[in-house]
Amino acid sequence: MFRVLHLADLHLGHRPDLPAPLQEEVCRERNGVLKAAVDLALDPRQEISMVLIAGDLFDHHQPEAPLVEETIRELGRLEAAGIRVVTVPGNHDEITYNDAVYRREARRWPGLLVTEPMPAKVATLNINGDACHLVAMAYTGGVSRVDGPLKDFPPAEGSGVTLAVFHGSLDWDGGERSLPLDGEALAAAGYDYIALGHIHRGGQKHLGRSQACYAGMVAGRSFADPGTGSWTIVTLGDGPARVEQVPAQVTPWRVVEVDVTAFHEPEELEAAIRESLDPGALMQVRLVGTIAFELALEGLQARLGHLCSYLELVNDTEGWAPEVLESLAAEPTIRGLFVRRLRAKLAGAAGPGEAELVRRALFRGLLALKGGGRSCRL
Ligand SMILES: [Mn+2]
Repeated sequence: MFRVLHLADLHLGHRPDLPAPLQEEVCRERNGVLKAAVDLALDPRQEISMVLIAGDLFDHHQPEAPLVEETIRELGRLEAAGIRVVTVPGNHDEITYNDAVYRREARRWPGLLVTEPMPAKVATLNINGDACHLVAMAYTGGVSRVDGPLKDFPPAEGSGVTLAVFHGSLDWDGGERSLPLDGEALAAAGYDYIALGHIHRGGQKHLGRSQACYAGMVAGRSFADPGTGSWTIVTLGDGPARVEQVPAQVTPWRVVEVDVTAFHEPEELEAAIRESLDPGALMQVRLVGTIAFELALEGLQARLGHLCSYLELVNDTEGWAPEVLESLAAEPTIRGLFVRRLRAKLAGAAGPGEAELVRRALFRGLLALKGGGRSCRL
């Protein structure tokens, strides 16, 4: 029995689309994820014997020199402690280019660096007395022969444990820069565990007697690619592979939606947004629905922005800006007639109380008439 820390898609060196100095801070945290992974693997309680890196360790094939040095130093700590490291290049840190980090640093790369351009048995390692056979490939432009999903995988060995490591998309054609893998062919190969990279949200799938698993990206890159916030540890040996997720200490990227339709006052909306904020997170709050009052995002941002690590307010409401109202009023439709009448009422309102009432009636009425206006010509 032995335990493996399965990493993928760390995207070291990625700069998030955030304002300075937060960008620098989040970038530093992301680059620190490798050190955190190494510390976890070195923790004797975890009993980790091997670290698999299933592609996109770096965000770019030519990362900055200090980051490369730091990475080699960190992976070197694992090898020095007797933990085997296996690195498979991905599509962001593709080995194809002459100046690719994996070509320039191949000689001093700690552990086993996979360079075979097609699925192959790359090594048999002795892990705590067990034979561990490794099948992997490094997609290499112009050399890897990929026309449709890969089907030709070397079969698992009869004795010991066989692990496969691929950076690709299982039964899914992810476009030009993805390596498609045929699930049936992988199942037929009979591996004990298939360590995958490329799908950042992670996930597991049984393929015959094999367990296939995307480790996912631990620390997120953006609100659209928020990361898993967890490590993937696999126990191999007797019986099927057992996959475990262990929480990681990373700043979460969180998206919440606030429906503004039910609110009558700006203060109610502000309280709802306040309620939704997670102090430790990078947050995007998307406002949806129909708004019955003027939305002052700058003020909300100024009053609420300090309540979490970062706040991005996105206005996806279907409100009505003055120029939109102007064009609606010109329509030869019931909706146009409605807008003209309510605007006349608004102009003749006796005091701010009545004006507010008419304005709300205008917005609510427009919501009720939405979509039907243009077909009701008068
Ligand atoms: Mn990736």
